[in-house]
Amino acid sequence: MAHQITRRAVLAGAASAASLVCGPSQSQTTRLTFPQWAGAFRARALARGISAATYDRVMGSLKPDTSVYALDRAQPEFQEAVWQYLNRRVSDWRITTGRERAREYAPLLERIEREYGVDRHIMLGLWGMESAFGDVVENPKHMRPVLPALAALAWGEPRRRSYWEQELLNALVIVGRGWGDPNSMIGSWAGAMGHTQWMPEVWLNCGVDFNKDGRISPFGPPDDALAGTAQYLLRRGGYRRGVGWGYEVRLPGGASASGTRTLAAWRDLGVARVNGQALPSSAETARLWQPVAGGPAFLLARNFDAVKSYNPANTYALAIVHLGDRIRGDGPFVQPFPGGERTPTLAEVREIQRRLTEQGFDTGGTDGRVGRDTMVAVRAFQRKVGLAPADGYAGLRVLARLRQGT
Ligand SMILES: [Ca+2]
Repeated sequence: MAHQITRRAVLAGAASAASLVCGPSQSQTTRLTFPQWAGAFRARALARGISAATYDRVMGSLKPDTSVYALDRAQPEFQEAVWQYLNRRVSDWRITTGRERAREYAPLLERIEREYGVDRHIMLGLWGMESAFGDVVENPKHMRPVLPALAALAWGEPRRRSYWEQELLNALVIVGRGWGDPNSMIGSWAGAMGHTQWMPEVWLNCGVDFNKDGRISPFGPPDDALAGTAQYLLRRGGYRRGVGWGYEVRLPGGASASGTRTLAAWRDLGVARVNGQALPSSAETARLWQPVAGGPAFLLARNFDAVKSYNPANTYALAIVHLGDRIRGDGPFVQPFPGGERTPTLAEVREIQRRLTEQGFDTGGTDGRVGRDTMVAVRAFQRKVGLAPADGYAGLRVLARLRQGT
């Protein structure tokens, strides 16, 4: 998830930097101390409508979180194949927990679905992917206060400076509106926070006070975040009520069709759903996508692109919609990925973690959820026993080797 947050921030930042190519040099480095800089930046905040009292209360005693510079420049630590990416995100833990949340929040999800027309399973998929259903809010192991992070980036990170400045101002607006207080506003190193891991700008522009308590809350009960998710998909993604994201399909023998056609045209070409059902004879357009040759193929319709408005990567959007489908009760993809493994069960992941821990590779717990600690432990084990590639993937091959003993 941290990787996703990072990428979204980077992409958003890249867009904002690109729009400023004729502006001040992006490479200028600050010569000001943080208090000097904060004093100079105050006028910008006041011009944005942030009160002097709010600015001084937050920035007067703030210590910039300079550890974020290294995180802004860090490269992804693990390279994942598409099947590994999907297995790790559409995990047994996320499917099981998502089904529990679907029951627990059924009345809320139903009200949002009725008002916005967004399929609750898409909302659950996003909630699960972005914050593990709010777990990062309740159990903020990898979260940090966002104001010191954004202040450090706005002050001292020459890359995408104007982006960080805007997001710091947005975060201060949020404080000024009383939606959060500086100490409880925690998030990613880039300032993405709450159930949806949104940047402050998104909370300001797409947030919804769905529980009508007078403020839009990134934290606490998920009402505002889930309704905001629906509003985001409608406004920024062009989500269309009542249609699906697409289908896993089977291509007719030897077909090399590609491109975008209506579902009816795809049907006429002999493309069918993997469950044997025919495609609807619909004028809705869809494009064919096969992530890996020989693996599953998909027809992607408009609401797939709505999800991509959240993060413009096909594999990300596929993980969201597939997690939603799995939470609904659908099975895994029918066509396996070449060289792939099935998703390990929750019990199998916990066994991997338990066995690694017993052998001295610290997984940071045995909760059945694979985060960075587990991946580092798996990679160290793979290197020790010569299991190649040492990719950190906690899957069935690693489990089989662990069961052999050392
Ligand atoms: Ca609210």
